[in-house]
Amino acid sequence: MSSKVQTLGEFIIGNQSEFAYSTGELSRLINSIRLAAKVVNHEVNKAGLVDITGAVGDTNIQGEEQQKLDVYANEKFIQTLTNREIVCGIASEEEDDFITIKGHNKDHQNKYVVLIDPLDGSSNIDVNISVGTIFSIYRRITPEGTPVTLKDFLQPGRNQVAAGYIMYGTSTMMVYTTGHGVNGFTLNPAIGTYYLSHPNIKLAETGKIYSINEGNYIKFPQGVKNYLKYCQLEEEDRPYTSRYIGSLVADIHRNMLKGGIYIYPETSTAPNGKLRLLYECNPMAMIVEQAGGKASDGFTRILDIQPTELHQRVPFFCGSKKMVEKAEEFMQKEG
Ligand code: P6P
Repeated sequence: MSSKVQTLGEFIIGNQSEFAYSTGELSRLINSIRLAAKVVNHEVNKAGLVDITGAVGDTNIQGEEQQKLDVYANEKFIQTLTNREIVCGIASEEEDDFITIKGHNKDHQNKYVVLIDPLDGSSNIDVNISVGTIFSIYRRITPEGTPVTLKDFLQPGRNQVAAGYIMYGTSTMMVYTTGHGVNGFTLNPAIGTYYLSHPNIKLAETGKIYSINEGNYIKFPQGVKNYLKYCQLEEEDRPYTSRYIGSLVADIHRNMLKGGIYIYPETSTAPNGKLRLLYECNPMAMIVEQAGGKASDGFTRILDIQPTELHQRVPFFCGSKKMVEKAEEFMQKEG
């Protein structure tokens, strides 16, 4: 990567207007996530060489078998965010409840809360498929100086001040937004520096890729079945191509760069779908909307959903605006 390309650090300094209302805390928060991601990336990249893959024998609140690397990633992000005196609370996919961070200087003075899926798609680690970290940042709504409460975490996604993901794939990329567009940074592992490789990412208004686990077809609602048949018809710009990696960050990232729609709908056995609203769908929805795309549960904009529980799930339709709107048409026709 030639030196004339901006580094993530230079980008943050050069775009302080994005963080105008913060006293440098938000940019320090983004930097601390960047640092933790480098440490996690180092372990992910050598998974298989050391005894850090495979399951730890525990299960998380989702009842999912915890992989050693996602326990490691969870610990690293929590440790980095805690030590940096920037956040007052953290919620994680790997933690049953939220974590209160008192701070060392003055009690509970920090103004941000972070919600994180430390290693999404971790079941793919052992087969060397891309995995990712997803993060969502809000300003607390309860008074500074008091302990953070569940209310600070159960904010609608439109309140996010920043959201992003790190993809540990053929290269490691950090893609994030602070509400002023979406930028992608690629890590040069040789020197541990992220470079602005994908400035101002725009999601094509339409595309030819649909991404869904068709193994669940029999359980899908009729609206989804009808939309899939629409995608497969030999008409106009169709049939579309089906691509499904089974790792949310990788599937969304591909669509961000190539256009497409990702769907994880409700099913007859999972009436709210599988993906979690607070630390998967909301951050991805902010990123996709900032890039010109759309995200809903088939009926309601994801970012307008009022959360009621930390680990609640929602059906998820996300990607190129016109493709999501067409899928919503089929969903709404079936009611
Ligand atoms: P399924 C990974 O467990 C995850 O949360 C997302 O990363 C991924 O898109 C989805 O679940 C895959 O779920 O049921 O298709 O295996």
